Amino acid sequence: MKVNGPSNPPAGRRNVIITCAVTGSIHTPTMSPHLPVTAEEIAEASIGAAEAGAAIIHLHARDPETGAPSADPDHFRAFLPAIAQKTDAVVNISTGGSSVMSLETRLAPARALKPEMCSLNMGSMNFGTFPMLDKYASWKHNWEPALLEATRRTVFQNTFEDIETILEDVGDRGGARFEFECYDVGQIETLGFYLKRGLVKPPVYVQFVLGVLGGAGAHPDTLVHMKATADRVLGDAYDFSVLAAGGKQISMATMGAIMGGNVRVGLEDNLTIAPGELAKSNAEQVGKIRRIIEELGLGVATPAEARQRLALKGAHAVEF
Ligand code: KMH
Ligand code: ZN
Repeated sequence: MKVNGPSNPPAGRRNVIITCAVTGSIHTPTMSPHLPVTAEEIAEASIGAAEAGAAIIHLHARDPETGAPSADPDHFRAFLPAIAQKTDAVVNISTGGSSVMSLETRLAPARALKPEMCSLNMGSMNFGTFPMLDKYASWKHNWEPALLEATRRTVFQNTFEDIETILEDVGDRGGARFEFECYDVGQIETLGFYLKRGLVKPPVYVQFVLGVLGGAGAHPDTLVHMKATADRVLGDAYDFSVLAAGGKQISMATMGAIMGGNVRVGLEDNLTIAPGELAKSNAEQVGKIRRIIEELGLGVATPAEARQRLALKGAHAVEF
């Protein structure tokens, strides 16, 4: 299936990088039968998302038996080779894991597998998914309500020391470049601090994360403010993407594309394709945002273009 549009794009057309986060650690199996859990399901979802136009696949892992979030490198090894064989998409491994995991646990897959890209969360924060408890009367697994309830009392820890550890260990030594997750303007200031100190190196890829309970809300004025902050703090050293959790995912991503940015979709952050309608696949969300991007007269970036723009080390340099 042709992924990247016409072979002779109009001169000067900007291409948008689409990232797809296929499973994450926020949603649980009870919430959607389409949430990838097993290695086969995660691989299939990733390949489908790449075929639909995603240049970057953001990956968490799950225990294949229970669907519980896992940062066990072997759970990643169970699906990464199939993704690498079937697509040239950039693999972006989470260092956030689940907000209730220790940093050491969270960093294990990135340290073992040395991907081209990793997420890096730019500050400690509350990361509340407990409100979803009210939406389900029963659960497939006992761990599901327990995990959601745990977010009421757990700080998602990303201290300055944690951030420096990830920059030096996963970045400088492991060769990964980062999707810097900024959930509010203060975290953009932190990013600017490390850019000035030389620990963060351009091109800086900033993910404006909206709609997480504990972070900035998914509102146009908030996005405009975050962009203005990034312009002031990061100057021309950055490119940005927009990720809105929940039902505003597509509309805020669309605004991000209009503002000159890139987009992130995926069942990690939103289970629906329209209000009240579960997405049947990650590819369905990628297809929707891609159609919007193309209707706007924009193009869709290939993995090769993403690698060039983000100065990535290449798929040959990973350890999976
Ligand atoms: N789920 C997103 C809001 C990470 O994995 O390190 C943020 C995220 C963080 O994807
Ligand atoms: Zn993630």
